[in-house]
Amino acid sequence: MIPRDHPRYRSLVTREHLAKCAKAGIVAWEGLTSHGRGEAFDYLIGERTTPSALLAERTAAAILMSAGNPLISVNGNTAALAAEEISELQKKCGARVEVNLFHRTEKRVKMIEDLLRDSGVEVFTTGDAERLLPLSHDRALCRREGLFSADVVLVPLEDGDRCEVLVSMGKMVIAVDLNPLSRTARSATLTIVDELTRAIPQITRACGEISDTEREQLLKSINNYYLLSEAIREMNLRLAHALD
Ligand code: PTJ
Repeated sequence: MIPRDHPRYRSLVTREHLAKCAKAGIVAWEGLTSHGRGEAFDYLIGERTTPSALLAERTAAAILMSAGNPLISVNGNTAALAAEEISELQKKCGARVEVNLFHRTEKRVKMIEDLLRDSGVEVFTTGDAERLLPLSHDRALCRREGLFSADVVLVPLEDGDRCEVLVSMGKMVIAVDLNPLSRTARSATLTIVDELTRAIPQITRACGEISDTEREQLLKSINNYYLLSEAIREMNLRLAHALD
């Protein structure tokens, strides 16, 4: 039982939830260590949406709203942390949602799809998952009319090489990753250095807010190097004053 007045209440409740989801098989055991790494970087940005993250979130909204065939790729951690937030974003931007797992079993895929549906997500399951991406692990498995043919892909909590492959296939890839140094963060078209449950609602909000003029401006000025440099600068600034 976590006391409500614990100073780290929200963080502890989230950990407890993820541990339950890991026991149930939704989150991979390895996903718990990914979450821990994310938490460490979240400390460095002050557990809040920084100005550069907000700019990235508005740019992500602009990209999604201009896409012909956008898709949100969901893994175990994402489903456990943000199924309802994904549902709200899907309603706003019309993206398909497909489950794509690194630690893939058909049982896990089904459990995650069910969890998403229970949270209001329309899950894309047309056709069989085929080995369509040039990867030697099971993230290669995706649907021809889904991830394979999407022009824009939102990849929360990615694990690296798939991001590079998706970019090399000519897709615009939007990553959500608290670690600005990761391979994913550096190879994506646009990286949002923010915690997933803050990032997704900000993108959804921006989808409903941005005008055509702002959308054009945001699309013209996409600069992942700048966004990552700003995220690192914000972390440095915080570290410099950590004990003040
Ligand atoms: O469900 P599966 O089988 O597809 O497996 C999913 C995991 C997460 C295990 C897999 O994708 C993986 O191993 O990911 P990595 O390589 O650990 O990368 C996850 C990245 O997400 C790390 O750089 C973390 O800093 C970051 N991260 C973790 N939690 C959050 C996060 N970023 C934003 N919000 C979070 N809540």
